[in-house]
Amino acid sequence: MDSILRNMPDILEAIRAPYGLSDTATISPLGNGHINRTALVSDGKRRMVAQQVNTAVFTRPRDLLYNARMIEEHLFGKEGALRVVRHVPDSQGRFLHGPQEDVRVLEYIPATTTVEVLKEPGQAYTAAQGFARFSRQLSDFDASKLVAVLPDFHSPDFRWRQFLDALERDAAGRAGECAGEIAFAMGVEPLMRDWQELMNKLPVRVCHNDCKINNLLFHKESGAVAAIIDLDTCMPGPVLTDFGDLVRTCCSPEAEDSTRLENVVARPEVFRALTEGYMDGWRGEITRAEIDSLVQGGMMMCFIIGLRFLTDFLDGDRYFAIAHPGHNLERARNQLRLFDSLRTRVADHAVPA
Ligand code: GN1
Ligand code: MG
Repeated sequence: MDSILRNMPDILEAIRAPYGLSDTATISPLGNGHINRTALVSDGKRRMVAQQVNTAVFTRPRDLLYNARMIEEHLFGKEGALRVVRHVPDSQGRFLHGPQEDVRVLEYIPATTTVEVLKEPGQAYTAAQGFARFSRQLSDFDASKLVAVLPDFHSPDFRWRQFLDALERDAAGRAGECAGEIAFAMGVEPLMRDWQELMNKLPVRVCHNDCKINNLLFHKESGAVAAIIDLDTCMPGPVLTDFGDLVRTCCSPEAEDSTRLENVVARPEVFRALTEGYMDGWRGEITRAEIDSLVQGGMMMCFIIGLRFLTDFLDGDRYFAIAHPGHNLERARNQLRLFDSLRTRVADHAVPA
């Protein structure tokens, strides 16, 4: 995958005239997204976030806008609603720019920061409460109005089929290099079937579908949640996947791509904080069956993302942006390890209602 810096000048050019930016405006990479290219644009005192949508993944950027703007509107002005980072139109009311109409502008919220790796369990509580609050506030939004931009996004059946196809193709000739990980994944197949069955039985709600800790903005001063970012994968689904992504990105003391595997362990105290925060954010508005599914959600999401990284490694790194060769395999090893640790360290934790 090419350098993240490569498209920065194009992104700036795409928005310069529509947003009346001066010749001295600057642009620099922002965040850690694996799919879209995100940048901070500064022009004197003005700041905005610009993003080029990866159209190999999101083939119709218009659909992303449609979904996000419906959610933005639903939440806007709602009593006690959590803020979402909103799209900003140009002076003519247009949201998509550049020759491919794949560049958009989002608001920049000052005095906020993102967290890549949790510093203390309190942040897990805050993050989980924030994402649960977001979903609860969308309980009265008809999930079927959202375009399914990436159908079957967290379906175990779909991800398993993708993995088997990639293994059979072995397009990059790497199957030998990750034989250990492949064998490990094969052993988890029965669980994938159980998870699919579990998902099929749960209520469908509006899910964020990418509840990573770094998809929240925290107030620098107070540490409270300031806003939710990245509404691209908001689609109907069962809540265990959202909780699962929180577990996946909060429970380990290491980043998702850390190669210090000996440190990649699930911290039960963080898991507990997540369940408390999540339950608190929902304020009793989820069902017993959903509560009982949360522990499985953590293990499931960890394994599924590990499997997706492994699949992409087998495919020759065509989906996730990588910073160096072998990056996807490193991510896969990390996430499979975390899954294994969750299985032994938190699988028995019941979540109190
Ligand atoms: C991708 O690009 P980003 O970081 O928002 C991916 C998620 C994965 C995540 C792994 C559309 O999200 O599903 O969990 O990487 N998004 C898409 O960190 O595939
Ligand atoms: Mg995302």
